[in-house]
Amino acid sequence: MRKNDIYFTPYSGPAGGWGALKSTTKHLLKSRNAARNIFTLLKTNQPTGFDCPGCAWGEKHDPAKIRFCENGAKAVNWEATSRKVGADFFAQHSVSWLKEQSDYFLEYQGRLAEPVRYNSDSDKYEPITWTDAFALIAKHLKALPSPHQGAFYTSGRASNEAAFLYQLFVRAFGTNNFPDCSNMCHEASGYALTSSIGAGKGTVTIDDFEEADCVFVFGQNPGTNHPRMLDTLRDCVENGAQVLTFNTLKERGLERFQHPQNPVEMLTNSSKPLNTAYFTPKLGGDMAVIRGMAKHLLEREDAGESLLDWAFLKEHTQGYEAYLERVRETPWSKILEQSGLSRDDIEYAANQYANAERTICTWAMGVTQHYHSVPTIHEIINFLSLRGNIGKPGAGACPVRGHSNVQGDRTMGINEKPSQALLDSLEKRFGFKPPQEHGYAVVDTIRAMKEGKVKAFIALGGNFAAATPDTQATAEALQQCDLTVQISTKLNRSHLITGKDALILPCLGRTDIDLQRSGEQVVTVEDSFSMVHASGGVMEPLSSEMRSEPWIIASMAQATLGEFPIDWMATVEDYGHIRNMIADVFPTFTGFNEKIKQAGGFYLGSHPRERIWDTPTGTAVMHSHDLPISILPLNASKMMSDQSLVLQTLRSHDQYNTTVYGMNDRYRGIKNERQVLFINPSDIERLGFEAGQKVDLFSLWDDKVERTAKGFKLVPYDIPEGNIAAYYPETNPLVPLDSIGEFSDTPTSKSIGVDLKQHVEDGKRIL
Ligand SMILES: Nc1nc2c(c(=O)[nH]1)N[C@H]1C(S)=C(S)[C@@H](COP(=O)(O)OP(=O)(O)OC[C@H]3O[C@@H](n4cnc5c(=O)[nH]c(N)nc54)[C@H](O)[C@@H]3O)O[C@H]1N2
Ligand SMILES: Nc1nc2c(c(=O)[nH]1)N[C@H]1C(S)=C(S)[C@@H](COP(=O)(O)OP(=O)(O)OC[C@H]3O[C@@H](n4cnc5c(=O)[nH]c(N)nc54)[C@H](O)[C@@H]3O)O[C@H]1N2
Ligand SMILES: [Mo]
Repeated sequence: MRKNDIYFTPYSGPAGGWGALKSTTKHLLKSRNAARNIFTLLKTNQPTGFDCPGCAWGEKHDPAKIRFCENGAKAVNWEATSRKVGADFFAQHSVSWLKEQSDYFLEYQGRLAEPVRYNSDSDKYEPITWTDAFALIAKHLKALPSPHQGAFYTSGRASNEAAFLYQLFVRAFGTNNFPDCSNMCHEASGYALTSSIGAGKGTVTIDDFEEADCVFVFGQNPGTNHPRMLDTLRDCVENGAQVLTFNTLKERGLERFQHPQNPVEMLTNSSKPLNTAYFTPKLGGDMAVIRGMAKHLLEREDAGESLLDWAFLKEHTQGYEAYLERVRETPWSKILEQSGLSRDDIEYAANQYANAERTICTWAMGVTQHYHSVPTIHEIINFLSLRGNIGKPGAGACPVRGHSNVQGDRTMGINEKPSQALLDSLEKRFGFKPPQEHGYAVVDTIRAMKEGKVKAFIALGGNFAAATPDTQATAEALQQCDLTVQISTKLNRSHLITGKDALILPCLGRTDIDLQRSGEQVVTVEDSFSMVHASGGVMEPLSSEMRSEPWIIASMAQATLGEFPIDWMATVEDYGHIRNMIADVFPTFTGFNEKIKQAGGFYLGSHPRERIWDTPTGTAVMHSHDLPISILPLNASKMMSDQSLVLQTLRSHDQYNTTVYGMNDRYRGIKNERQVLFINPSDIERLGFEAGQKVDLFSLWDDKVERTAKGFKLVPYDIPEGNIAAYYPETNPLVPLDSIGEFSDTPTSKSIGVDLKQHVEDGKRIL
C-alpha cells in the first residue's frame, strides 16, 4: 500500500493515557461548569451515584476504585451542562432556522427546560403546560381508529422503571408497536442467540474474562465506544490470554492501550501490546473468517487430532452433523474471497482457538449491521460450541451492548414481538388481555407512517429522525403523522421534523436528582452482563419544569386511559411500587427492592450459562447457513460496477450516536471535521481522485431513488481495498430503507454499495 501521510496524521500516543485525560478536561471546561461536573464525574458508577449514561460495559464492584473513562466523562458532562433551552430560546428561533444549524449546534444549546408545542403558523415552538400537553396527547391517541396507528419508540437510556411503565401503558392502550434503538443495533444478536441458545443475551459475566485464555473481538471499536472494556482486555493479556481482534480498520484503541488512571504507565508513556493478533477482514467478511477457522479445526480433527468437544455437541446441541457437513462443503476459495484474509491468517487464529481451554467471543456493530448478521452470529455460536465454550467458566458469547440500558429495556418488555410468556404474565398481574399480534419495529414503523398506517408517534428519548436510515424518506414519513412527541433531554433533529401537532417534553437525565412524593428516587439499569443495579442522580435539576420519565409516562397514561389498569399517578409516588410490579411479572426480579440494596447490584442469571436451553428442542441449535451469495445485500450488489465501493458508517471519538460532542476523531487523526471518507490510497488512485479532494456519494439500490451524501473529503487510510468508511448520522441518507438484515430487519449500516463522484456544490441539505 502506498503510504500517504499528508492528510492523515494518526494520533501517535497510545489510546487512553494523557491524550484521553487532556481531551476529557477540555470537554469539562467547555461546559462552563467544571467544578460541578468533576464532582458529578467522580460519582459515576459508584455505589452511591448514578450509572454512567455512556455505554453498557459492566464493572467489577470495587468501591476503592474511581471509575470513569473519557467518553463516560463526556456523556456525563454533556448532560450536566448549565446551559438551558427554554421558551425564550424557541421564541427567538424558528424551526426553519434551527433546521439550518448543525447537529452539534442543536445539542450544544443545553438542556431542554420546559414543555413546548409546535405552532405551524409562527413556525415556532411555544410554551404549553404539562396538563395541556397530556390532554393533547390523550386527544390524539383516543381519536385513532385503531391503537395500532400509534408507534412508541424507545432509546436505550430509559431506566427499567420507565421502560416497564411505558410498555404497560402502550399495551393497555392496545398495541405492540415498539420500535426501539435495538432494532438498529443488536437486534441480530438477540434473534440469533434466542434461536440458537434460547436466550437473547450474552452468556458471560465480567469475571469470566479473568479466566478466559482466548478472547475473539469481532467488529467493534472499544477504544472509543466501550473504553472500560480495554481495561478488561489488558488484564486478559496480562493473565496470558490471547486477544484476537478482527476489524476492517486498524483501530488505535485496540492496537495499543494505557490506562489513564495508572500514573506509572502514564509517566513512562509506555504502552503494552494489547492485542496479540489483529486481522483486517473485508466488510461483512466475518462469517467467512469464522467458517474458515471451523474448517481448519475440522481438518485437524479429521487428521486425527482431538479438538472438538464431542460430548458437548452430542449432549447439548442439535444440528451439529449438518453444520460440520456444511463446513466441509464450503470451499476455501470462497472463504478467502469473502473474508479478505489469507489462509495462513485464518489458520493462525484457528490454532490459537484450538490451544485455548476457555474462549470468549465478543462483538458489536461490525457484526450486527450487515445483511447476513444473523447467520454470522449463528456461526459464532457454532464456533464456540465446537469446543464446548458455552456454559463453562471463562467462556461464552458476549454481544457488547451500546446504550447503557438497552438490554434492560428489552428485559422489561420493550419488544414489538413479545413472548407469549410475557403477555400471559401481564394479563395475570393486571387483568387485561394485552394485544397478541406483533407490532412494528423501526423500519416497519417508517413504512407504516409512509402508508398512513401510523399517525401518532411518541419517542421516549433518542433521535429517531437522525438515527434511522434513508433520512429523506424517514423525514417525509414523520411529517405525515398527526402527532409527534419527543421526550428528551437535549434539542436534536427529531424535534425539527414535526407531525401536524408536535410536542417536546423535557425530562430528567441519569445525573439529575429525581424527587417524587415519597422523596428522592433511584432507578435501575442492566448492563451487558445481566447485572442489575440502582442509579440515583446527584445534580439539582436545572429547571423546575423538567419531569422524570416515569412521571411523564404515568401522566400520559392517566390522561389517555384513566386509572386503567392501575392508578398511574400513585405508582410514581415511589418507584418501589413499579419495582414490585416488575417483580410480580418477571420471576427473576423477585425481591427486587431488597436486591438492589446490594452494592454492585444483582445478577439476573443466564440459562445457557448453566447449559439449560430454552429452545423448542431443549438443546442448543447449531444452524447451518451457506456463506452469503454476496456480502452486500443483493439489490445493491447487482448495481455494483468495478468502480463501486462498500461503505460502512461508524462513530467518531467525539460523538455519542447522533450526539456530536466535537469535530475531532483523535485516534484516527481527524481534526475539526466530520465530512471525511476513509479510503485505501490505491482506490483513490484507481478511481482517478486525489487525497484531500471532496467527493459526493451515491448509494446503489435498485429502486431508482437517488440517495446521496455530498462533500466528503478523501482521507487515505489503512482499510481494505474496495471498502470505505464515514461517520453516521451524516451518511444515513445513503442507507436505503429496504436494505435490512435477513431475519433481524436491522438497517445494513455497515454494508452500503456506493459510487463516488467529484463533488458538486449545490448547498442543499437533506433535512
Ligand atoms: N463514545 C461512544 N460510545 C458509544 C457510542 C457512541 O456513539 N460513542 N454508541 C453506543 C452504542 S449505541 C453502540 S451500539 C456501541 C457501538 O460500538 P461499535 O460497534 O464499536 O461502534 P461503531 O463505531 O459502529 O464501530 C464499528 C467497528 O466495527 C468495525 N467494522 C465495521 N464493519 C465491520 C465488519 O464487517 N467486520 C469487522 N470485523 N469489523 C467491522 C469498524 O471498523 C469499527 O471499528 O457503542 C456504544 N458506546
Ligand atoms: N448509519 C448508521 N445508523 C445508525 C447506527 C450506525 O452505526 N450507523 N447505529 C445505530 C445504533 S447502534 C443505535 S443504538 C441508534 C441510536 O439511536 P437513538 O438512541 O435514537 O439516538 P441517540 O443519538 O442515542 O439519541 C440522542 C438523544 O437522546 C436524548 N436523550 C439523551 N439522554 C436521554 C435521557 O436520559 N432520556 C431521554 N428521554 N432522552 C435522552 C437527547 O435528546 C439526545 O439528543 O442509531 C442507529 N443508527
Ligand atoms: Mo447501539
